[in-house]
Amino acid sequence: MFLVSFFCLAKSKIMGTAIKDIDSESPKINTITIQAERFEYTPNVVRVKKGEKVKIIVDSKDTAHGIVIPDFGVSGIYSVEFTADKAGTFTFKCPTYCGEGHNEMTGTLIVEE
Ligand SMILES: [Cu+2]
Repeated sequence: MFLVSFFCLAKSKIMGTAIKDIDSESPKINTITIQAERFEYTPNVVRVKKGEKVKIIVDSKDTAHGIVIPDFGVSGIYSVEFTADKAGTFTFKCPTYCGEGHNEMTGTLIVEE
């Protein structure tokens, strides 16, 4: 009897831990959508808080654009996901050659303390 109840207790403890782990591994994601068209982003300034998990979705209006944020090591055509683990002002740009103004197609990511 003692053994059975001990086993049940241990099992419920393990299950409790498992549920907690799933919760802590999926914090809220701050999802931001920006529009992209030759040769600008709207908005071209994105503000997030340090420590946040961020997803930036790129809604391309004319041709394929995308977003690359070298300081956070992410690049994508449709979206990027990263943790804003450092405060500061960073540049993001278009990773896909989209015409003459491609090199000027940039935006600013501000991570606030
Ligand atoms: Cu481009």
